[in-house]
Amino acid sequence: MSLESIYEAVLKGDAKTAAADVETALNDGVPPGDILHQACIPAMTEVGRLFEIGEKFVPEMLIAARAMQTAVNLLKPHLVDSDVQSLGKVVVGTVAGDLHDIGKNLVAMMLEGAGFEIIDLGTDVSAEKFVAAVQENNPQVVGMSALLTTTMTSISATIEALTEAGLRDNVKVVVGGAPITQDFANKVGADGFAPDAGSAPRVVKALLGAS
Ligand code: B12
Repeated sequence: MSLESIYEAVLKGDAKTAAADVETALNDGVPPGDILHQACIPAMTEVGRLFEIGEKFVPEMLIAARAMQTAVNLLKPHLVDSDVQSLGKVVVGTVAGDLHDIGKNLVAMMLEGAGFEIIDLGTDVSAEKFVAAVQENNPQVVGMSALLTTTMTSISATIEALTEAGLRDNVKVVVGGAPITQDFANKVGADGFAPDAGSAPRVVKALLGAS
């Protein structure tokens, strides 16, 4: 089974074919990381490009996202080693006003694979909910995802809320998402930024002084 056919299936939003082709590729010994990085993620990037130029619309983005999630769910057991020792807790969520969760889910998966315990708050997470989750779970790290330029401000609002609640010094804040840059992370006072799920574990470990 070729990576090309998985790419096409995710691009078209054909979850059934995507699932079947991922299964076949795994059985054929194709590395799960290759399936993710060479087929699934490029397909979503292409969906975004086609949306931008008006050749795809929201419903098509949504079905492509579902096909992507189906593929990722099949890859997850192969990418995450459940036997690793816990390096600490990370609370993750997509910020208020934002419903995009594919990138956040991938980051959570990679962190889990690296040995972190994940508390996933889902999407459209208010500043209050982040604060409550930190109070409740005492994580070492909070990871926030924003995919819209309009919801980037929710990151700064959440960081401010953590500060007001007296929790900012207890946690490291890591941010990411397509419109987020290192520059933005510095401006809003985040501790770290990672451009993709592959580099997220390294960034988080460095912040905690773990290797
Ligand atoms: C799929 C998708 C959707 C799906 C989301 C489904 C889902 N369950 O997530 C649906 C259809 C719901 C959707 C809706 C909308 N979308 Co949309 N969407 C996309 C699309 C095509 C792909 C996003 C994606 O999953 N990428 C793949 C993942 C793997 O990449 P990623 O998210 O960037 O994540 C990686 C990194 O950023 C990083 N990362 C991400 N989060 C975090 C967090 C941490 C802590 C760290 C360290 C790293 C990190 O690691 C990830 C993995 O490598 C993008 C286009 C694009 N190229 O980004 C548009 C895009 C983000 N959407 C866009 C828009 C406009 C919308 C809508 C407003 C459309 C509308 N008119 O209704 C709505 C908004 C809904 C809302 N309130 O959130 C625009 C945003 C424009 C802007 N500048 O703000 C984009 C860029 C499309 C475009 N080119 O115009 N969308």
